Amino acid sequence: MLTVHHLGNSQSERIVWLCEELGLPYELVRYDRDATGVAPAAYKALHPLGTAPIVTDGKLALAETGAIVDYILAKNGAGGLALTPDDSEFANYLFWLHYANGSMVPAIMVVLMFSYSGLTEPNDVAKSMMSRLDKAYELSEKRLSTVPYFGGSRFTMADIMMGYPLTRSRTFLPRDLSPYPGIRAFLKRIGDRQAFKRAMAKGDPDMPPLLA
Ligand SMILES: N[C@@H](CCC(=O)N[C@@H](CS)C(=O)NCC(=O)O)C(=O)O
Repeated sequence: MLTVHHLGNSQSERIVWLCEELGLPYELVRYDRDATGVAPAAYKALHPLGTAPIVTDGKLALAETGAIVDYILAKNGAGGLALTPDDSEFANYLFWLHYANGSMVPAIMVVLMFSYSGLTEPNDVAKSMMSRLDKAYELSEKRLSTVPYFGGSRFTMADIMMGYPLTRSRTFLPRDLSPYPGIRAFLKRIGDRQAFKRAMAKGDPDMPPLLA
């Protein structure tokens, strides 16, 4: 059986959410961050990469969000969460599916590191990443002001991927969502999903996701 190793308050919540959306049988093992805020030694021992998410399946230990998502969808069927090439929104679906961890989360990480650095004046790299992050919110808002989901008219894996940077990551890097009504409506939509509610309650029962 698949085991999802969830590090509290981290992007591994997406894998819990995915399993709940697909109705998969899975075991959830939860780990708290250590006193310094990173994954504890027991988590790091699971896989050479040592970052969340990690899943195990028999003798397999797999890390890296995109690989885990592809693995689960390929092994279990996508259950309607993946668009196919014949869908008019296929390219948009792929864009948002990969944009989340390809561009938005890395920009969040760099801006977060700058905020921890104690420097008051951002250097050019920090400035560039801040503007990338502004653009991520602007692009998301533009998309969600025309369609209810990142993949268009229906909920897909792209929404699970974009969910983390728009919700949980804001516990680390707060963002005022008042200029983004489309994003706020999207967060309400995903927050109403039973699978999302179950995943968040199991993954981080003491830390509800930021949906507003
Ligand atoms: N690209 C990796 C990034 C993984 C990552 O940085 N995870 C964070 C949690 S959001 C983590 O493990 N932090 C704790 C640590 O580095 O010890 C993925 O998507 O799996």
